[in-house]
Amino acid sequence: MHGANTREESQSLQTIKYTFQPHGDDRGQLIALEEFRDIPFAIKRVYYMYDTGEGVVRGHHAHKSLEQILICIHGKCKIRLDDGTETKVVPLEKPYEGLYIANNMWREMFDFSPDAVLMVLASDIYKEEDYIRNYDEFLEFVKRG
Ligand code: T46
Repeated sequence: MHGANTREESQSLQTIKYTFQPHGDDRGQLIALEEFRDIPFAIKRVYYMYDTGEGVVRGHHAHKSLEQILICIHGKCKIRLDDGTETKVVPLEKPYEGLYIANNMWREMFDFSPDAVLMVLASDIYKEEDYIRNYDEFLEFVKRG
């Protein structure tokens, strides 16, 4: 069933957390995600990370134009978002929750549980030139609009 997903928006940092509607029955749960219906962009790439060591912080970058949805499909982790003015930590703890991350947003992923699998749906293929890996450059990029 489509159309039953919910979306919570935080105005201050413009974060959007999706709660996807599972197709549950007596066999268990299934979540289906379709581009432009459940996901607000064409999905050009899927990647996921697992076996993340204790205390590891990943990310430390922003993207000039990439849009993504992060789903912790197993275990737990936290995402720190920073728009250059404010920061916010969003826990991802359920396989039916998705965090939308727009471009121009510094992100760090941390506090991974040993069993965490963080899956990412991305609006484009991997392009190193889309990354901003220096925080001061990120602040400049955001200031320029
Ligand atoms: C992001 C956060 C949430 C590839 O070859 N192709 C890919 O599509 C990706 C994502 C990575 N790689 C290579 C590049 C590096 O040698 O895999 C290695 C690890 O990538 P990275 O250090 O960028 O991983 P994270 O976890 O710091 O960041 C990733 C994404 O790169 C990034 O776009 O927003 O997850």
